[in-house]
Amino acid sequence: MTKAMDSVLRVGQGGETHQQADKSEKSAEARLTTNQGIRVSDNQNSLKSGERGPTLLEDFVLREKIFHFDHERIPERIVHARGSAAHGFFQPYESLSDLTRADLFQRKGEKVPVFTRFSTVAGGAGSVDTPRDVRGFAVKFYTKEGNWDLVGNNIPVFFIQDAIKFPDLVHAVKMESDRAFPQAGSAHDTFWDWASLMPETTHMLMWAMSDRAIPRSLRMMEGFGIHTFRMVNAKGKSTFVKFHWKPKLGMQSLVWDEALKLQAADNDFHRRDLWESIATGGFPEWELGVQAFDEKFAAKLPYDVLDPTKIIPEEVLPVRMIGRMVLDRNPDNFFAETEQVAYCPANIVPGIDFTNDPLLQGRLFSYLDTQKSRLGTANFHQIPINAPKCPMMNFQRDGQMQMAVPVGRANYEPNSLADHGEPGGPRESPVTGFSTFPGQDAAGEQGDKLRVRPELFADHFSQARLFWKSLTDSERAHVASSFTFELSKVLLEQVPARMIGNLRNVDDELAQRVADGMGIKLPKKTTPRADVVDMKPSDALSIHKNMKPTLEGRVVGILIHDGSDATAVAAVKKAVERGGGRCKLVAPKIGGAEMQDGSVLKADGQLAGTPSQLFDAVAIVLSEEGCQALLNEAAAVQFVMDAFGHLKTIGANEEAQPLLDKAGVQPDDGITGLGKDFIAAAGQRFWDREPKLRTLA
Ligand code: HDE
Repeated sequence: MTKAMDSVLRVGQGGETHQQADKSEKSAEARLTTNQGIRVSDNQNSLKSGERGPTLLEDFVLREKIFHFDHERIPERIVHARGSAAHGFFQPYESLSDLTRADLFQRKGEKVPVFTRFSTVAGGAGSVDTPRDVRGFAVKFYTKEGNWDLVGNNIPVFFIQDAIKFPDLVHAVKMESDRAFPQAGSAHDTFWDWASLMPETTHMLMWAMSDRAIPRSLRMMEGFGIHTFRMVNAKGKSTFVKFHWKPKLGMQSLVWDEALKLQAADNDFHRRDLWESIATGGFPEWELGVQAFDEKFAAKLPYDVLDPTKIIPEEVLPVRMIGRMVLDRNPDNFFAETEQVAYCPANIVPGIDFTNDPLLQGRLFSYLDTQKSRLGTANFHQIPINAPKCPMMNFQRDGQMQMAVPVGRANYEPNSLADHGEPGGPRESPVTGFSTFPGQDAAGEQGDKLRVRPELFADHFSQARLFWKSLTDSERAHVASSFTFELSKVLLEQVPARMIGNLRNVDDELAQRVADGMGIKLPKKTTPRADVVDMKPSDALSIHKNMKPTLEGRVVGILIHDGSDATAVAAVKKAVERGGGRCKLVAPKIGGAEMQDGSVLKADGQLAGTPSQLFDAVAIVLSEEGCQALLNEAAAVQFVMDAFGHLKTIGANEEAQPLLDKAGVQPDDGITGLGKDFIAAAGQRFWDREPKLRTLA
C-alpha cells in the first residue's frame, strides 16, 4: 500500500488526511488528549491488527474512551428524577435581624448566589415535563456562613404527616412494580388504592387534582417550604416561619387537554421554556416571603403547626415579603450541575432551625443517605455545584474520590501540633457557630417514647374543604374532572367508591360531581376521625384569582404563509415585545414564507411540528390564497382548533377568517383582530369558553 493510500484509509469521516492534520496541529490547550494527558493522534479509528483484522486490547485510547462512556450514567434520583435548574441570586429587601441572625438576611440588597432546581416527582429522568404532578422547588443558597437548602414544592402541604409513610407513598405513585407503567402519572390502581386508604392525603390530593399540578411554566408557579421552620435571632429568640415563593409573572396553569397534547408536542416543554427565557434575557423572578408567628399564635390554631398537611391561610397570617430571587444564568453542563446537585433540608445556617414536624425530621436523615448511593461517595460535597462558597475545613478525611489534599498530620482534634510549628487544623466557634435552638418549650415536645400521632393531627378534611371553597367555579370544575379522569383509570373496583366516600367529607357536591362524572352511584360517606369544620375561604389559594393578565414572559405564535402581510406581522411582533413577550413564527416550511412585498420571513417552527400548545396566544396573519391553502392542511386547522380549545386568545386578520370557521372558532372576548384588542387579551385565558367546548364534571 502506498503511503498516501494508508493515510487516507486511516482518516475518518472528516476527510482530512493525517499529513494535513499534522500541519494543522493545535496549540497546547486545544489538543485532544486521554485522561492521562497523552496526546491523541487519531480519534477516528481504533487500533487493529491489519486493515480488516481484530481490534487490539492494547488500544488504551479506545478502551479509556469506551470505559468512561460506559459509566456516564449515575443512578437517578428515586423521586424528583426529572428536573431543570438555573443559577441566580437572592437579594433581601431589608435586614431581618429582628427575626434571624442568618448572615444572608442581614444586609439589604446584598446578593447571595443560588442554584435552583425544579422537578416533577413521579417520573424518571427521561419522562415528560407536563404530567399531572407536584413540582419540586429546591433552592441552594451559597451564603457566607455555608449552604442553606430550602427544598420545597409548588404545593404548600404534603400527602403524609409522618416520614415513615414516605416509601409507601412513593411506591404507590410510581410505575407499578410488576409492569413498570404508567410512567410519571398518578392515574393508576396502586396510587389510588393507597391514597383512598390514607385520609390524611385528602388535602394534598385536592391540590394535586387542581390546576396547581399542571403549571404552564416553571416560571409561573409558587413555591413553599411546607414545614414550619424556625428563625432564631442574635438574642436567641425563636420565631416560627413558613416560607413562600411568589412568581413575579403571576400564576398560570395549563388546560388538561393541553397538558396531554404537550406530552407529544414537546416532552421538554418546561425545560425548554426555562432555558429559552433565561437565554433571551427574560430572567424568572420570585419574591421570598415568610409567615412568622410565635408559640402563642400557634397554640391558638385549631390544628398543629407541626402537621405538614396544614396551611395557615394568608388571610389569617399575612406573608411578609423579605427578598427576591432572580435566575439569570443557565447551567454550563446539565450533568455536572443539574444532575449532580445534592439538596438536603438538613443544610441550614446559624439563624435558621428545624421544628419537630415528623415529616421534616425523617427528611433530615433521607437526603444525605440518598446522595451517597446516587453520587457514589461521601465526598459529593466537593463537586463544584455542591461545594460551599465560603471556607470549609474539618478533620474528615479520605473516602472515595477525595479531591482535597489536606496538608500535615492534624486529622484529629484536640491536638497540640501547632505548638510545635505544624498545622493544627481548624477549631470550633462557640459564639458564631451553629447552635441548635433548645426548643423543648411546647406541650408534647418531650415525654415517653411513643408511636402516636398528636390528636390535633386528626382533622384530615377541614382544610381540604377550605381549598375547595376558595376556588373559582372553573377551577372547581377542573378539580372534579381530574378526580373523575384519574379514578376512571383505576381498575380495582373498590377504590373509586372508597375515594369518593372520603371526598364526601370534603364536600358533598364535589363527591356527587365525581360520581356523576364516572357514572356511578354516590357511595357511602366514610367516617372522619375528627369533626369537619368550615373555615373562611382564602383567595390566595386560587390560581385564577392570582393570575396577571400580562404579556410579560409569554410566547405568542404567529402563523404565516406565502402572501402574508409583512407589515402586519412586524406590528404584532413589536407590540408583543413591547409588552414583555416573545414571538415565534410558524409556517408550513421552516425556510419561511414569501411575504406580500416579496421579502422572506424565516420560520421559527414548521407548522407540522409546532402546534399551538407551545404558545400562550396565537396570531393568524394570512393572505386569501394562503388561507385557502391552509384549509386543506390538518395541522393548520388543528393549530387554530387547539388554541380555541385551550382557551387562548386568537388574533386574526380578515383573510384568515375561513380558517377560523373551519376550526369551529366561535366569537368571544378572546377572538380578536390583530391590533390593540389582541395585545390586551393575549396575556389571558378565557375560562368562560370552556363549558361550551367540553363536559366537565
Ligand atoms: Fe423529598 N426527597 N422527601 N420531599 N424532595 C428527595 O433526595 C424524602 C418531601 C423534595 O431537585 C430525595 O436528592 C423523604 C417533602 C424535592 O434534587 C430523597 C420525605 C418535600 C426534591 C427524598 C420527603 C420534598 C426531593 C431523592 C418524607 C417538599 C428534589 C433524591 C419524609 C417540602 C431535590 C434526593 C432536587 C428529593 C426524601 C418528602 C421535596 C430520597 C424521606 C415534604 C424538591 O432523599
